Amino acid sequence: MKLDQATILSLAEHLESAELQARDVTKITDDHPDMDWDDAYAIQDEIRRRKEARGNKVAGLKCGLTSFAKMKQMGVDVPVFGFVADYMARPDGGDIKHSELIHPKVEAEICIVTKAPLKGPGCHVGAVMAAVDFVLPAVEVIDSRYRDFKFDLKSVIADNTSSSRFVVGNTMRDLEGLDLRTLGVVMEINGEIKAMAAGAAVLGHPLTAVAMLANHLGARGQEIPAGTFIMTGGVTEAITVNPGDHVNVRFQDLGSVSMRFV
Ligand code: OOG
Ligand code: MG
Repeated sequence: MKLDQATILSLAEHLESAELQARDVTKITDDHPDMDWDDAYAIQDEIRRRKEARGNKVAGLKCGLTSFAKMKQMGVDVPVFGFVADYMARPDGGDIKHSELIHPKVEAEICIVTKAPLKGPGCHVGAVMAAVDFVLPAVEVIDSRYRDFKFDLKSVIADNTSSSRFVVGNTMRDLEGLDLRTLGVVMEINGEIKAMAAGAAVLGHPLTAVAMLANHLGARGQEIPAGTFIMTGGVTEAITVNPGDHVNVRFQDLGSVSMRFV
């Protein structure tokens, strides 16, 4: 750790206030170029603590920057991990208020719920397969608090990996009988196809992202509990949305997820 506790607390307050007030800020590494990975996750943990102290619940864990399309779009090369909170959830087919956000983008994600704990180090895709209760689709709305969505990895980790809203689909499927690598995803905005991909876009297999998450947490003495909702990361690049836009994502075998930005 390079930052002292007071700086971690004040950066968490700074970034969380930017989220809650829908204001953009400059990336924190501009002022703290020496901060390290532990500092970045400590700031995210403090944001989580602030939300829980206010009565919000963690609704799930997320992997980010897990597809080549996303890494290329954001100019980075390693995945990041964060969380989504209960107040960020919106129903399938519902409205999302654009004015509550800074510059939202949507991305399509293959998600799971676990039925057994997962603990690294040494967690691999087979262990994850054994722990999957069911698979379901989601659309994540990311909204980096950083000006023009420009950041580096430490800044985005501290900013809870741009989490802001998410919409989970209503189709659940057993993992058995699904090939998550060839599962196709088509993203439409106002009826026009904007992006498409298959599950293998996420690290060759989306459950690899979950194994990485378990190993990441294991290195910090934590595990993924049974019953955890996990988002494996956008399969395509994220697409900017504007007020009035209708988003519909078709997932092969998993139904569609839709929302309107108002
Ligand atoms: C970081 C969050 C990335 C994903 O699925 O790749 C993410 C960002 O791109 O702002 O959630
Ligand atoms: Mg995401």
